[in-house]
Amino acid sequence: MANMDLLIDIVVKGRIKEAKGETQKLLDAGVTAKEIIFNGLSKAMEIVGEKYEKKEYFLPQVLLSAQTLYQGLNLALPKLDTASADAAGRIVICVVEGDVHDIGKNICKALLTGAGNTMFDMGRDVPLKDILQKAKDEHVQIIATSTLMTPTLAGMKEIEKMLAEGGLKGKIKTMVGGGATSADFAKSIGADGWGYDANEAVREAIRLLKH
Ligand code: B12
Repeated sequence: MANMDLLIDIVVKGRIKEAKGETQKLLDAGVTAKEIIFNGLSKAMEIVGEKYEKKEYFLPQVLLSAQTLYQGLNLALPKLDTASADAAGRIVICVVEGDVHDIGKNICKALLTGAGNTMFDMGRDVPLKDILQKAKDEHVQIIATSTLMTPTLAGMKEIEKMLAEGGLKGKIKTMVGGGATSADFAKSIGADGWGYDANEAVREAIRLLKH
């Protein structure tokens, strides 16, 4: 029997060898990739985050859980329903310089791809000037950046400044997201969009591409 709670438990406990098999069982049982990603894998990471905050878990356990999550995520991401093609933008996406947390960025990328966008994924810990260069080279409409850490929020502000200095503000739109960000923060730095989760990333991309 396929069981979402079991998958959550596997990720939380870092039982890495079991993650692929249980994800496959869920997919075989007809559970959608989206449900697995949002109700299973992401939920497990929330629990891991809580345990880390309570000092029940330390970095090695968090890392093991993240690696376990990726076993399932890599199986589920290609199976996301890509039927809808509401947007047809060109988007650079990455995690800003100084931050290596890339799980959320990868989920956003998959959903944005599914929505019909051409994505240029620069990975994590990406130097800010490289982000701008790529955006120019690929003639993108949107730069989407992610960060989960407070110190690296400054990089997002810097990107807005660099765009303004290059006369590109408003021409290339920006959207920001990740645990350290908020709608207020996005507004305060002059970003064009913000999203709480990957579904909202798609909503924001569609909105920004219309304007
Ligand atoms: C997993 C994890 C790790 C893993 C990361 C593995 C990986 N490949 O990503 C490892 C073990 C490597 C790690 C390392 C560290 N971590 Co850590 N980590 C976490 C943890 C537990 C979960 C993060 C996660 O993956 N969540 C699940 C995903 C699905 O959620 P998400 O990323 O938020 O993404 C969703 C949304 O935010 C949104 N979204 C994301 N990006 C974008 C972009 C756009 C444009 C939009 C619209 C939306 C959007 O959509 C996503 C999907 O719906 C968090 C705890 C937490 N509460 O977040 C700490 C946490 C982020 N880590 C933290 C810290 C401090 C660190 C370290 C500095 C620890 C250390 N002392 O070394 C290092 C970082 C080193 C570095 N320079 O980056 C802190 C950050 C605190 C802060 N505010 O600055 C947190 C909050 C833990 C804590 N409570 O202290 N970590």
